Amino acid sequence: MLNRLPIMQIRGGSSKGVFIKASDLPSDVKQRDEILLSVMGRDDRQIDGLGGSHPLTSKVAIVGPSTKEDVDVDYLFVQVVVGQNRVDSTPNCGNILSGVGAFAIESGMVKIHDETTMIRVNMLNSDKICELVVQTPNGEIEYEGNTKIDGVPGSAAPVICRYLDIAGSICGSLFPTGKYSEKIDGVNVTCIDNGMPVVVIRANDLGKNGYETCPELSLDKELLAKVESIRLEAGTRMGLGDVTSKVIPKMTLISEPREGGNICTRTFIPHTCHSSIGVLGAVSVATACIFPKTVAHAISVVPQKLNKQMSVEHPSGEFSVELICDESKGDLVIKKAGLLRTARILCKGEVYYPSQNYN
Ligand code: NQM
Repeated sequence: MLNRLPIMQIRGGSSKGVFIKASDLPSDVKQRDEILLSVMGRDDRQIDGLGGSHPLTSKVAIVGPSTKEDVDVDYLFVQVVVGQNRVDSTPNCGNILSGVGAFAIESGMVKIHDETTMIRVNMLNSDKICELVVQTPNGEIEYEGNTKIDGVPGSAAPVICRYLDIAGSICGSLFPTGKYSEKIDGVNVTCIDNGMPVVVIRANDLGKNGYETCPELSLDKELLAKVESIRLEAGTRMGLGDVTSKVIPKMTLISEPREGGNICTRTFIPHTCHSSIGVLGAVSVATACIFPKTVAHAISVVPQKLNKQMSVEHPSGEFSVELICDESKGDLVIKKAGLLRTARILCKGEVYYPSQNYN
């Protein structure tokens, strides 16, 4: 007999995931992860599951009422690592997060308030808060609208995302190695975590111009090997331990902006080139630009004002993020990161999965 599990599939930003209520899964983490692998698919094609054979479509959100005061829901992000029959719940995902408001409302966890509904989400992966503002006119969630985000065709209703105090979310501090820049494997890098651990490298320092297409970069075996060797050492220096089987830190090659933005990027997540850039990845890279001693500062365009509108160029367009900063003892402190995403519910129903693969 196959088992059944209620799910929704939702596109959140430029990713797509399966959303599940926390109360519908076992609390035992091993059992839970085995179920997620059966649901999403274990092989590289995910032929026997709902995953889409790509890191951006092999994602799960587990959502439940929050145990924290003044917070509506808890959200745990789980990356089902394509082709490796394992999951990684160390990173966070800001794209899937933008679908959490829709899931919370659709599943009755959160009531609609007004024309818009604000949902405070506790991101369990990083124990940080994000405020989501979802469009809810006429007592219903509105998915359609005019907001366009690069990496997604067409337009949809906006979801406003405001991340609060996310510096050092995963590694404990904004510059986890204690340095703005350092040499790894003979290459200057900046290791940063403003919501997502990222290693920022000038593309030129790796013999690239930084404007290559994703397939060009993903097929460059020599580049991939160099990037991975830097990543493994950076992971240790950033306090993440042995990151061989982790999907963090992400690796971002940067170059001067050429489409009117503030910086140009090509990101590996961590072994496949991202067709755009992750939400928190973009926040971390934008943050690297505004600090004078990083490898990003000199080649980026940095606004003077304390509230900095940053446009991060990527292979399929750009990603806008507003960094709300303050100054403390001459140093910049980032209080909030604000950005726009869209989300669409794709289906509601039950997924069937076999029990033989877990016990
Ligand atoms: O950085 C891709 C994505 C992501 C993660 C990745 C994300 C984020 O585009 O917050 O959204 O870095 O694997 O969904």
